[in-house]
Amino acid sequence: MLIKRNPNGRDLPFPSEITPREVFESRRSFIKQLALGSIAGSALAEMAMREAFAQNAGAPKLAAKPNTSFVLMDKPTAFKDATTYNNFYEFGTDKSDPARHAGSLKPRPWTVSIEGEVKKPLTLDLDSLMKLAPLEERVYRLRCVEGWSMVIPWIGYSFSNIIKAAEPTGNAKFVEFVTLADKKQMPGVTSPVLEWPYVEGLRMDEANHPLTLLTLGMYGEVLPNQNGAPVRIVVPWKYGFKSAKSIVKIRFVKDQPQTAWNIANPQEYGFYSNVNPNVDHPRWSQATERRIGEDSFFTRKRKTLMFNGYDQVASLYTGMDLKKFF
Ligand SMILES: Nc1nc2c(c(=O)[nH]1)N[C@H]1C(S)=C(S)[C@@H](COP(=O)(O)O)O[C@H]1N2
Ligand SMILES: [Mo]
Repeated sequence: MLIKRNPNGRDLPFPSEITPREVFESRRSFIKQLALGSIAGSALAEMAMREAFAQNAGAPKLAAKPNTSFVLMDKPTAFKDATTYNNFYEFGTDKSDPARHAGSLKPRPWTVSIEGEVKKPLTLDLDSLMKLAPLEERVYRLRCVEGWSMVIPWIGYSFSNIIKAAEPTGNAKFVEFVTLADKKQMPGVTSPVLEWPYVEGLRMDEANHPLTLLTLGMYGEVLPNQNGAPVRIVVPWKYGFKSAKSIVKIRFVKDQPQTAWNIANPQEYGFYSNVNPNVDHPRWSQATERRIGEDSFFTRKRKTLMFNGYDQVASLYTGMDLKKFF
């Protein structure tokens, strides 16, 4: 990936906002209490949630029940940081470009077509997507291949619900995610940094894993444009680039998809791209990471965890050489 450096030599002095963090800290202790059973009743839960989210005014709210099986002990990244430090090359390659330029994306009306090796091809508009399964809030760590990570309260449901609805045939071995590439809405698509549209893919069992999240919102709101509105995928045990934004097509296919980053540089970006501290990127180590919002000059980097800490996916790869299938 293109890593740009500031003239001062560090690739990012990062101002973090205090308020959203305080909000999320109070909310987190609330979730913990909820998990411990010391808060009962969904009306109360609803009220506390509203209170916690009142700070992020602006975008339409999206209600979702926290799924307490997916709560991390890590402090969530400030909303401000998660929405101003982004990779979304359709809007430019600087981290600040998506926040500055994604206003031209029109996330509504939107349809996603589900096609290929399926018994039930579907074209779903946003309302149908929102209603396909109950929305859950899940706090996931997302680690970019560039060596930074964030902790984000996403809203969505397991992608396995889409698989169930589409009824793939026995020929379906992989899922391909095709994202919007519209020059009128996306100024970066005129630049040849990647082949457009941005395509990503998963093996069928990866796509079916409960962790794989069809994502429609974050921080209690619909997805901001720069984070992949109106619908993206989030695959938390893989490097961030597998989590394709602004998806328009989901194809069930026989063969391993040709993905944007793999086409751009197959030596550096493999199809699997599982977070793996033991397999370095050809140009840098993957052993540690910088948590966005923690980067003062004196902050120690964090150790990167195998599968980004999501050990429950390890069984998907038994017998595979993860140095070869990077
Ligand atoms: N369509 C599209 N999806 C994309 C990208 C992109 O450039 N285009 N960048 C990826 C990369 S490299 C990362 S790290 C994540 C960043 O997601 P975030 O900005 O919501 O944190 O989005 C991924 N999804
Ligand atoms: Mo990334």
